[in-house]
Amino acid sequence: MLDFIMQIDDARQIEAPSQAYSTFLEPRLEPQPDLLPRRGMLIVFEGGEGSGKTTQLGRSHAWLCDEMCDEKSGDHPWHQQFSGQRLSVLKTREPGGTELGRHIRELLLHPDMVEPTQDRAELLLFAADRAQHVEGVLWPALRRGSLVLCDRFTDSTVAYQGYGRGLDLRLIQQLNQIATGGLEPDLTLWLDVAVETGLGRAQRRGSADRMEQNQIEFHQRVRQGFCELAAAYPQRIRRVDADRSADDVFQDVQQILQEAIAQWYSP
Ligand code: T5A
Repeated sequence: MLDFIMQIDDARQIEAPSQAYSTFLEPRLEPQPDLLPRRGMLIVFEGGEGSGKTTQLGRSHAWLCDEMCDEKSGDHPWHQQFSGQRLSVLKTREPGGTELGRHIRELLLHPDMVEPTQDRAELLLFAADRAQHVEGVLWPALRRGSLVLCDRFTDSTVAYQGYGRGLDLRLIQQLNQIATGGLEPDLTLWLDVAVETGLGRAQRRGSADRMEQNQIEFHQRVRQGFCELAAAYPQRIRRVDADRSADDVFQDVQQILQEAIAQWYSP
């Protein structure tokens, strides 16, 4: 019997991991080497409820697909830059950019249950959606050199779960790193609109989802979160005044996209 126990102990010693457990406690913050280099460009549309980002993303997608199609010719710098090669433009969103994500989106926005969703559970569901989306959709497209337009990304988690719900910002940053493996947007368009205006637009559209049903103070904190992010990352985040007609907003969006894309893909 004693021999048997000693054998088990020996086996445990042999199979023990070579690294101490404490080294696993910190999330790895560096992008994983096998995911590099990246050739495509990730452009994210962010904003509060009813800011019009989905509208602007849809218009941008249609415009870019049209501008970059093979048949186009002319004096526009893009046509010379991309002559002979078609740049693919992908439209996607969070939550819900994958099959798993569409289930998570339903759980998050239209839960069919009486039990309230706890804040940290909500945070983890958004992170699970993102991990699936990054691995399964974003990285493959970026590796192919595509231009990816994404409706919401990590800044939404900082603004909604961090500033809105009041969850720990450092925890959120670490979780975002885990979910993305270090992937960051190359450009973020923050469509900024007064909270009352945005909620009014969302209400006129139809019944409110679980996030929209939050108190107005929640949405004001969310806007403050986007404001802080824009101040912290001025190189990446471009604020667009979304308190105007969709046509006027789109003019600004086009100009920003045009400059950024030409620069990104310049030889
Ligand atoms: N969330 C998401 C988190 O809490 N954490 C996270 O990490 C992530 C990723 C997602 C929800 O999840 C939260 C944020 C959200 O609450 P969603 O449906 O993707 O849900 O997000 P919403 O912001 O709710 O997206 P919407 O599509 O509902 O709103 P948009 O995109 O801001 O606005 P849009 O374009 O759909 O327009 C809304 C209405 O306004 C009109 C449109 O026609 C439409 O009817 N409109 C305008 N009206 C007047 N002037 C303009 N300039 C207009 N632009 C659009």
